Amino acid sequence: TEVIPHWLTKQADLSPNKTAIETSDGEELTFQQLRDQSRSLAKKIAASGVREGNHVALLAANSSDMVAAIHALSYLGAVAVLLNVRLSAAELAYQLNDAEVSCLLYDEDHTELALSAVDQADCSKSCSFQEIYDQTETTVALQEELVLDKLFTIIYTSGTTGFPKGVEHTYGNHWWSAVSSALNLGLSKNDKWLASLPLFHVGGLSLLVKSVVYGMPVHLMKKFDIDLAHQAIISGNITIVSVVAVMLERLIKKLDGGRYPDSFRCMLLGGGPAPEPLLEKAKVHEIPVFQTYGMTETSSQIVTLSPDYALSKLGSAGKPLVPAQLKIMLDGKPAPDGTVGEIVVKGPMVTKGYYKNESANGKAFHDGWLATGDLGKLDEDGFLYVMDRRKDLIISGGENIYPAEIESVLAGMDGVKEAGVIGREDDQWGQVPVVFIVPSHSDLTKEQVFKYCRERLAKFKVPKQVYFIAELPRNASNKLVRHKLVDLLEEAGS
Ligand code: S0N
Ligand code: AMP
Ligand code: MG
Ligand code: MG
Ligand code: MG
Repeated sequence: TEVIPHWLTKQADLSPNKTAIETSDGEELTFQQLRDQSRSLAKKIAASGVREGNHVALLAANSSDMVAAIHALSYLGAVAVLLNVRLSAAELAYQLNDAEVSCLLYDEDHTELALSAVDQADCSKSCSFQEIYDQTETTVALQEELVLDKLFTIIYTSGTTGFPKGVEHTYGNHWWSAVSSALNLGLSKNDKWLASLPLFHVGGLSLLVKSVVYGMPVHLMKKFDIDLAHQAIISGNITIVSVVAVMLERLIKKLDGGRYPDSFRCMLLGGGPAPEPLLEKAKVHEIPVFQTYGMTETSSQIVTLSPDYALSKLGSAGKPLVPAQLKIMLDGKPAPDGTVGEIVVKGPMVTKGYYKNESANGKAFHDGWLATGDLGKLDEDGFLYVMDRRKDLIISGGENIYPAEIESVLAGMDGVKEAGVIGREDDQWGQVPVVFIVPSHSDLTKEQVFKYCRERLAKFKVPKQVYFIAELPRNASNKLVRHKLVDLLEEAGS
């Protein structure tokens, strides 16, 4: 099995005084400083009992401490389970249990959520970043090398069944992702990537790996702030930004007819559909948008439209990256060009599987190919057009929601006989969930439904509208027919 020197140790040796991380609060760390802080933190985390192979969850907003914690876990050979701070305590507890997490590390802003999640989970140990920094370094052997087929991170992704699945990423998956991206976008000595995506999703996390593999500074934002992001692109020597559609929408509004500096070379747009009107607006503002297709399972980009084709193939997600392959499958056979089928991918950045989930793995993987569930077609030149997302998946502002997650929660509510959820187009978020409910008694109010959901689900999953209905549309085999709910929604004149 292949082995490389630890990527941060290596970069600290190659470019010790180069900036690794700068934050929007004006903090700055060189590669040498980041290495030292991460190694010190590793020895302090070890003082809390964490050892090689342990699964350690992180619940934190973007910060240099979060970056150091992620690298620290790699120095310990521990697995980082990255948790979405927008989830409810119950949703987090599920992930803590499923990933067999032995210790949860959290930043001060998420203390209450972290303690509540651990309280509901089997995991009994949790430490705030401050508690870790207050520890005394313990003597422990740190990893000098990274074994490419060893597990580094687990990130959960929503599943059709309502239960999220833990996507495993090895060091090799992350390494090949970073290398493939550079082969596609190119690498320039003065590159600086703006990281305003959260680090707990793979699009954000991938920037930390790129930083240490390329020797490239990352400008890290605590969260996406439109004024700070705009300012950073206008005058912060930023050359590349990763965004989801809602972020680009806000940036263009802020740009207001203006132009970004010539040195700004790439607006990497992913995480969901890229609406044509948005791409047209970006074109008018001469923003170099690179549409990309990827997912948690592919460790970020796997198909990207190169700038040479940005205009002639507007709307396409491009071609698979150098080490990646793609086919469109229909009825078990490759579909002819122009025909819509399932997007199936293969490459060294693709996950080896979902953590301890044989049934999901059996469905998704065939002969080393990953069936994405997304629908797409190839044009005669081999460019991918993503036509529709995975079955029933709702993407709101880059966050994924499956109807079953909401339906199963509501099934437990007194007064709800059954519930059916669909996505509704939304100007701000792209899509938002709405719910049709068959009440079991006439006293049930919409406000009670909203409240019940708010207490149990991430806010972005709380349905934006509740419709009471006499019965849900079902087919002969008693399965919910979601597209009939879509028709009902149109009739309701939403
Ligand atoms: C879009 C974001 C920034 C919006 O959050 P914002 O404005 O900071 O909201 P808050 O101030 O926190 O809250 C205000 C109210 O808005 C609600 N809210 C927040 N987010 C959402 C949402 N997504 N949908 C619906 N509502 C939302 C809050 O609840 C709050 O409500 P009230 O007022 O009622 O309290 C934020 O959502 C965000 O960061 N989104 C992006 C998440 C992300 O990273 N998605 C990508 C995940 N996928 C991947 O990582 C794989 C693809 C990939 O790798 C990639 C992706 C993009 C670009 C490149 C790549 C690549 O391949 O490299
Ligand atoms: P996640 O794992 O949360 O990043 O979700 C990835 C999903 O977002 C994919 O499976 C697609 O359904 C959708 N997606 C990603 N990129 C694109 C794109 N360029 N166009 C349309 N949908 C996309
Ligand atoms: Mg517990
Ligand atoms: Mg997801
Ligand atoms: Mg998404």
